[in-house]
Amino acid sequence: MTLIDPATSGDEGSGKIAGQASKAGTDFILVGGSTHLTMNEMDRATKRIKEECDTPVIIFPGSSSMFTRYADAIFFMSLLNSSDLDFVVGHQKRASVIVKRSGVESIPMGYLIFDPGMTAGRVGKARLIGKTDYQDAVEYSVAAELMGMKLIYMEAGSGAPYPIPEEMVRRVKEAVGIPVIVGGGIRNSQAASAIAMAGADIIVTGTVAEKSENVYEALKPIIDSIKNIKR
Ligand code: 1GP
Repeated sequence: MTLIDPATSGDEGSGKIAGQASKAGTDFILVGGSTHLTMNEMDRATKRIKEECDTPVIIFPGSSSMFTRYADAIFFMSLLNSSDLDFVVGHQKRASVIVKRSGVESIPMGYLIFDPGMTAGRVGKARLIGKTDYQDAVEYSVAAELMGMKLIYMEAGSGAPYPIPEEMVRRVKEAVGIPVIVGGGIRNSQAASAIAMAGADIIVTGTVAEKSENVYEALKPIIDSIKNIKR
C-alpha cells in the first residue's frame, strides 16, 4: 500500500504520486496521516487521486474529520496503545454516524505504534512499544482480534530511521489469525522483503514515494520484491 499525505504533498502532488504508484503495482492508496485535515481537504485530494488511477483508495485517518465519501473504504481504527482515550474511541465516536450513513466501507483495525513512533507517536500520545516488548505487542494484537478487528497495523512512524524488528512482526503474526500490516521506515526492497518474510501480509510505504523525483522507479523494486515472495 502507498500512503499519501495531502498535508505534505498537496492535491496535485497527491494525484501525481497515486498515478505513478499505481503504475508501479501498488494494491491500495492510503490517504491521510497524522496531520489534521478537513473533510473538504480530504475530498479535494481524494478526487485528484481518483482522476489519476483506478487503484482503490482507503482513508487512513488521523482525526474524526478526516473522511471523504470519494474513498472506497476507511480504516476505522483504534490506537490501542494511546494514553489518551480520544485516540482509542473518541474520534471514532464523533465520526461514527457520518461514516455509517455515507455507505463507505468501514474496516475495523487495531493500530499499534512502536518505537520510535515519530509524529504519529507524539500526536497520538502513544505509550510506545519497545523493540523487544514482544509480550505487549502480542497481547494488544490478540485483544484486537478478540474484539472483532479485522486487521492489525504495526507502525514505527512515518519517516522512522528503522522499521519494526522482524522478530516483533514474526511474534505478532504467529499469535493472530488476521492480516498484519507493517509500516514506518521501510525505504528499500531489502527492508520490505525482510518484513514480508517475517510474516507481514501488507507493507505500507509513504516517505519513499513522497521524497522521490521518480515515484515509479522508487516503488517498483520494493513492490516487485514483496510480490515475488512465496511463503
Ligand atoms: C506511516 O507507516 C507509514 O503510517 C509510512 O511510513 O513514511 O516511513 O514509509 P514511511
